[in-house]
Amino acid sequence: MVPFDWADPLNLDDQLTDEERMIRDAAHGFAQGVLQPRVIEDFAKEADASELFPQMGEAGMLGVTIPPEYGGAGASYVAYGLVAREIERVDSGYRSMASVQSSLVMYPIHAYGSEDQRQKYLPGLASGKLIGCFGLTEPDAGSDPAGMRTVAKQDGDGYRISGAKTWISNSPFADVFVVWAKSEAHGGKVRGFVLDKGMKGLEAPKIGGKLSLRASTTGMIMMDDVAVPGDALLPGVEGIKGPFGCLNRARYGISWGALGAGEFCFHAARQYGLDRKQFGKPLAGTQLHQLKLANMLTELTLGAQASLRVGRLMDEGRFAPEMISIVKRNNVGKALDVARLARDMHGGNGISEEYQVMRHMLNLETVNTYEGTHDIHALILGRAITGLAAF
Ligand code: TGC
Ligand code: FAD
Repeated sequence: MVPFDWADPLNLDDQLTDEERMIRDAAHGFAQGVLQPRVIEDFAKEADASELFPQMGEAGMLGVTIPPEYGGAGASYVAYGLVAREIERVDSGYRSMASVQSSLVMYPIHAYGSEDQRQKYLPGLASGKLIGCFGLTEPDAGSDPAGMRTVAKQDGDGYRISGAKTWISNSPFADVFVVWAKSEAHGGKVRGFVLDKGMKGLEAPKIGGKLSLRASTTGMIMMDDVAVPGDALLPGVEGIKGPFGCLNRARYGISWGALGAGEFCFHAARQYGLDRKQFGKPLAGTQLHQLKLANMLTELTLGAQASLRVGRLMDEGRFAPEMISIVKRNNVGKALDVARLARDMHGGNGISEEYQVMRHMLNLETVNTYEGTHDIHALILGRAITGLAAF
């Protein structure tokens, strides 16, 4: 028998490689040293935190799975998940900034791009000197991105792209725009294009007034007949499976990230219960408080084991997207439950920015919605279970 460690109940640490532990510890140091001191103000002010990108790049937080010849770390998907968990332990918005850059911009350029496109963009994105965004969602096509209206028309050797994307993380300060459009030249099939900031007809206004994920900047992408050269097309993929391939990576990272936010809330609720006395004893000495802590720990622990398993299968190339739906849906939903409970267990202090649990709770509302809503992942699983699509 070994002593029980409530901070690592099933000895996750033992199941990691030395490299994964090293990357996790570096991410923890960066997140606590650089991100934690500024997060309350960034959230309160709905700040432009774009100067964090070069700092994340220098700390090795961008493109964790991208090969070193393009500036990445060439590490495992498990390592990528551990980085997401450490960043989101501070704030889901900062994790969003990093995971869009890594999974939704660097991944498609690496997986679907030409060698010229890889050389042109990946080193700058890995260092954070370039900032990327991913335009899939449209005002009338959210859960059903195949219903997109953005269109690319052939124009000589190049294309002209028109349409609007909305709810796009990083877009107001992005240099590189990975945009998905129906291409007339390819029989109306969805194709990916890489657009550069400053192209005529390309605008990216900010969406203000968010009550969630306020430390991450979100905007639209407006494209009014934007002329792009032929080599802006991502040559390596055709059809809606292109963007879905990117979402697999981002959703997997989110499954770990949400656990980081949930773990912060669990630790905070535990400590608050030990410190706060009512009725002459610590709250942590009451049965209700302990029941809530036990439920939180159980869900967070099971979620981590599941994400570890999916990460290992991704590293071995033996995963199915439905596995990712299980961990994205479960872990985010459970982390949101944990954050709501932690908010309650802090009493009145729970609504204060100082205690941070309510910020996590608000952020996780977005995380539960983006990258496929909680219910859309249920329907993806329902289709796999029954063979019937119920979308
Ligand atoms: P469906 O008929 O299911 O499939 C069409 C083609 O795509 C392939 N496919 C996949 N390929 C790889 N990975 C996946 N996960 C895939 N899912 C489907 C499929 O095999 C087929 O290929 P082929 O070769 O036969 O053509 O497509 P559908 O249009 O019916 O899809 C339904 C559904 C619900 C699965 C899909 O629409 C969906 O996932 N909706 C949710 C949309 C979503 O998640 N949007 C996210 C936008 S990005 C974002 O939110 C960023 S937030 C910032 C951050 O990450 O931090
Ligand atoms: P809808 O699809 O309109 O869904 C509304 C509700 O209806 C949901 O509860 C949903 O579950 C439910 N619903 C939908 N269809 C069905 C059905 N068939 N059966 C039952 N219920 C259904 N997108 C990007 O492309 N890039 C980004 O970088 C990005 N960043 C984001 C950042 C933030 C802060 C937010 C909030 C969103 C971001 N998104 C991004 C968009 C996000 O992916 C979408 O919001 C999400 O996919 C849901 O789409 P929707 O908002 O249009 O909701």
